[in-house]
Amino acid sequence: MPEREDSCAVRDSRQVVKKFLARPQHEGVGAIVRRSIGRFELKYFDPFLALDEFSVTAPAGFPDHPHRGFETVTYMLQGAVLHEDFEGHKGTIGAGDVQWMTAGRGIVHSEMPAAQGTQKGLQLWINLSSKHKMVEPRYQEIASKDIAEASIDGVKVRVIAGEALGAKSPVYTITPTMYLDFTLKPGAKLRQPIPASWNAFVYVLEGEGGFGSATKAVVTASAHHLLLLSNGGGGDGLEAWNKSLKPVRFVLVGGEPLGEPVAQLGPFVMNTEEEIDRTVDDFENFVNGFENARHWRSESGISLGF
Ligand code: FJE
Ligand code: FE
Repeated sequence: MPEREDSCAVRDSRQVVKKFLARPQHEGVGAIVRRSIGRFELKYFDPFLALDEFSVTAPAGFPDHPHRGFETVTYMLQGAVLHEDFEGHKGTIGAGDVQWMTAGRGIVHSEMPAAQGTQKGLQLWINLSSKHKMVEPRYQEIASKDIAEASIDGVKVRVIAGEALGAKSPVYTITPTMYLDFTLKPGAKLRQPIPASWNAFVYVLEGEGGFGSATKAVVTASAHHLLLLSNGGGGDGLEAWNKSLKPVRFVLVGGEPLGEPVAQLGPFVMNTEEEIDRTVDDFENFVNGFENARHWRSESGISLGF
């Protein structure tokens, strides 16, 4: 039995059920990504389709390519990315900024380095339910200075989506999602609630942390490791701590599973193969949301070949 319950306490923590090291691989044109979710051993972690820790240095990048049926969340860690889309939406995503892009029925865009040196960040792909796959495309952009932050007892959080330590994000998530960037000083400990039934994972960015239940199995993880958290075992949140001598930084991401079939062809994610065939037709014929793709080219002027 828990000793006491206060509103934001975690009674029994979720366990780490799987740990992966995300190794570097080539993506886009000359870019390197460490893909954790989305690689063949972990094709889908409902509702998450992909998590890439990317690293791009000009002239490498992600030139003109389409998306349909999901959202991409780009969170910059270092440097900047120039984003241009086929409706003339254009801007720079700088260090600490978030671009929450609902591709919905269709976006064609390019994502290219916008600064000297190496640009680094995380890109998360969140699936949309069948009801929302064909919504109008939409952007939610939050500059670094506007991201809600809180610090308590050696724990700092930047709230990309959802809420933590009393700080709340303005982002509207179509698929209910939480996305928290935590930094724990040496000696700090964290208990973060996660809604029951949501799938959740941790991805470590820097340093080394302990995750799971202090009384049960403890998993230690360092940079570039993905930890899948248990779901359905009664645990109601994450317990994490830093027993090292340096800060540990990680993101905690959770989402409500959709429980729907997934049919994917690269950047197109639908429910059935028939819908994928229709999407390829729409893209090739510049219809049903891809009208502007007929004449549009980004300034980089090359295409990924979709
Ligand atoms: C894509 C190949 C790609 N991860 N991380 C195929 F490279 C891409 C793509 C990205 C991407 C872009 C950024 Cl800024 C960060 C990424 C893959 O653009 F979408 C498909 N389908
Ligand atoms: Fe893209």
